[in-house]
Amino acid sequence: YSHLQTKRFGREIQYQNHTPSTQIIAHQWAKEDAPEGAVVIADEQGDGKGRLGRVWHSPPRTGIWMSLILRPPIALQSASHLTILTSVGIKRGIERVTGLDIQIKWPNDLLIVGKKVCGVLTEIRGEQDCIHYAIIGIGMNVNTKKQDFPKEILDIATSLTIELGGDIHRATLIAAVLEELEECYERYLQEGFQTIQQEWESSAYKMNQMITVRTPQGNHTGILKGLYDTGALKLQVDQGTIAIYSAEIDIEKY
Ligand code: BT5
Repeated sequence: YSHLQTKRFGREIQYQNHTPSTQIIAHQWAKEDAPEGAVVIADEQGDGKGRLGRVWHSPPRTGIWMSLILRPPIALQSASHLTILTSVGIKRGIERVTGLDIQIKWPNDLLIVGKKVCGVLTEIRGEQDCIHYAIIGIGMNVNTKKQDFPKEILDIATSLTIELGGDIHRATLIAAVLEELEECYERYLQEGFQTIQQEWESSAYKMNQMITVRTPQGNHTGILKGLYDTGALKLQVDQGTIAIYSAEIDIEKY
């Protein structure tokens, strides 16, 4: 990573050939002395984690399975900003390296023509109103071939190589993503959420279209209008606009 142009992100890297989950390693490291920006990367995960106990399939050496440690000086209730700025940074990194067009699907998916190429898992540890640390898990299908995906996700998943027809140098992509993430993170801390929010909205999947979001409280159907400044999703329904928070969301296709 000698060409990495960051100040802190990825300056310390723990690399694993095989691990159950980079999230677990990152949590341990964050509890010890990991500096902000430290990254855990694995070639293979035996027990990759999605949200709400779901599985993240991580076939060996085909993707970027990494966890970034942050120590953001923000309130706990702003934690969803982290997922949003991460999505924007990843989108920029992928687009810079590949030229592909990426859409962002709330709360944590990056899509290429409607199929998931990357998922983000934000895990926070904090108390009272302050965040001790955040682990940002990033799972990106890079050189994954169709036959590497398990049957049940074939219709919903894609990879950069499937879309481009050629393999991609993963270290180059990791460097680009870390650079863009650092830029988004610093801009957010210095200037607030607004420009991140605008960038997110200009790439949102199904912006200004009718969507259905499933939550444990029931389904909400409405027109996707973007984000509130809390990071909640803004849906236009008959009564006006409503806010939907990712903590209560059980994402399904929309
Ligand atoms: C996510 O969860 O999308 C978060 C994924 C985060 C993975 C990274 S890899 C590095 C770090 N270490 C970990 O252990 N995890 C993080 P969620 O929104 O819950 O989506 C999970 C769903 O996506 C599954 O139920 C499948 O339907 C689908 N899925 C699983 N593996 C996939 C893959 N490789 N590509 C596309 N879709 C997948």
